[in-house]
Parts: sequence; C-alpha cells; structure tokens
Amino acid sequence: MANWFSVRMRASLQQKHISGGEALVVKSAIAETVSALQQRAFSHSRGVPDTCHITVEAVTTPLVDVPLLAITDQAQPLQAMNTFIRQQGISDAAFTHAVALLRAPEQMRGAALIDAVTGERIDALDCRGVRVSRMTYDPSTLQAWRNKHAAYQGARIEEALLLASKVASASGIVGELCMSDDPEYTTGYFASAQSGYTRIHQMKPLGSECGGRVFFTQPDVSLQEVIHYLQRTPVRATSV
Ligand code: WAQ
Ligand code: MG
Repeated sequence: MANWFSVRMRASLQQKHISGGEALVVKSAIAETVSALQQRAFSHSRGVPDTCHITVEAVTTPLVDVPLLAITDQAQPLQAMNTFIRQQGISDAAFTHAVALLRAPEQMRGAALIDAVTGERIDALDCRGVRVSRMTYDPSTLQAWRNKHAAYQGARIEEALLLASKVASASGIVGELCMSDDPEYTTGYFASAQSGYTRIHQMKPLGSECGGRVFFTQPDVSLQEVIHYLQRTPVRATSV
C-alpha cells in the first residue's frame, strides 16, 4: 500500500471562516501540497487570515474506490432548479431549510446535515459543520476527465466534483447542495448518486459572501457512521 497522507488547511480572520482545503497525497507530494494550501489561504477574496492551521496525518486504511460523478449543466438559476431538486428525493421543507442556511449571514466552514424528509438539521456542529476530507482522483481518470471537459478544468471545479463524488457515495446521503462562499463565484451545484453533478447558475448575487454546503440525509441514517465516512475514510474517485 502506498503511503497516503491527508493534508488539511483552514484559515480564519477574527473567527470568520476565510478558506479551507484538503488533499490526499503521497509522501513525496506533501511539501508542494502544504505550500499550495498556504498560498491559497493567504490570497483569498474573503480576506487575509490571522490564523491558518495546516494538518498532515498519515492514512492507515486502504483507499476505497468510488465512482466519479458525471457533470452536467442545465444553465439554470436556483429557482428554476427547485423542481429538479425535489425530484431527487428532497422535500420542500428540506430544500427551504437548506437555502436559508446557505444564505445566512454567517458561513460554516463545513457542511450541515439536513434530513431530506423532515428538513431538520441533524448534526449539532453549528458553524463548524462536517468537513469532508481524504479524497483523491485516480490519475488516469482525472486525465481522461480533463481531456473530455477542457472548459471545466481548474482546481475549483475539480475539487468540488471530487468532494461531491465522495459525498454521493456515502450510505445514507440522498444529495448535496453547494454554494461557494467566495464573493466572486456565483455558480453552485446539486449532486447525488442518481442525478450526478448538476451545475446551478446565479446561486447568489455577485459580491455576496454567503455560501456553504448541505448534505441531505435519509431518515434512518446513522449520524456517527456517515460523519466518520465523510471525515475519515480515504477514497479514490475513478470512472466506472
Ligand atoms: N467539507 C464540507 N464542507 C465544505 C468543504 C469540505 N471539504 N469545503 C467547503 N465546504 C463548505 C463550506 O461551508 C464553505 O463555506 C462552502 O462549502 C463553500 O466552499 O461547477 O468553491 O470552497 O462551477 O467556496 C462549486 C463549483 C465551487 C461549481 C464550490 O466552494 C461549478 C466552492 P467553497
Ligand atoms: Mg470558498
């Protein structure tokens, strides 16, 4: 087994979340990964942090293969996606609660877990939320994806698609809604194992710092198991 390391960064300014990032890399890539995450923290449009934590941890369990989600773009704003999202098993109450959380003035640094039926928040992590980490691409899958999707190439979408693929593979998760908290980035997505990764345009007004992620859960989900999977289980996204 190759020696894999989880590298995580979080940066804040007077408790306000500025930037985060995570990578799952082999030992020889730790230095460049730490440097890239540190640079990201200190060049963010949400502000210059006063605190930046970078953690490197050895991964001791084998990587689990998960399918890379297909990416589609309906070029629709969030209101127009309402019906589509409800067709994916998300109730009105859950959708409404999710949108309210994503538009709240205070951003989480992770994701909120919301019951897809009742719309209730089930994690008790407040503005911390659940931070997904320990995911990487199978290199040949990533190369093939880049060749096919030249227009989408770049760290932001590649990282979002990777995270969404891990989340969609978790047992007990119905779907995910994401809105970037970067003021200049207004495209988000809805993702699920059955619908793939669907980009959503104009999720918020340009210049707004709101954003976040919501993971919709099945009513019978084991909270502890799903959080453990999202935070701890190392996965590799591959094409199937
Ligand atoms: N785990 C859980 N939640 C996270 C994580 C993570 N690893 N990383 C970010 N979040 C949450 C956190 O609340 C952030 O405030 C929020 O998501 C947004 O994070 O196809 O840039 O890094 O063009 O700002 C989507 C790309 C980009 C859409 C999303 O998110 C497209 C983006 P950001
Ligand atoms: Mg951001």
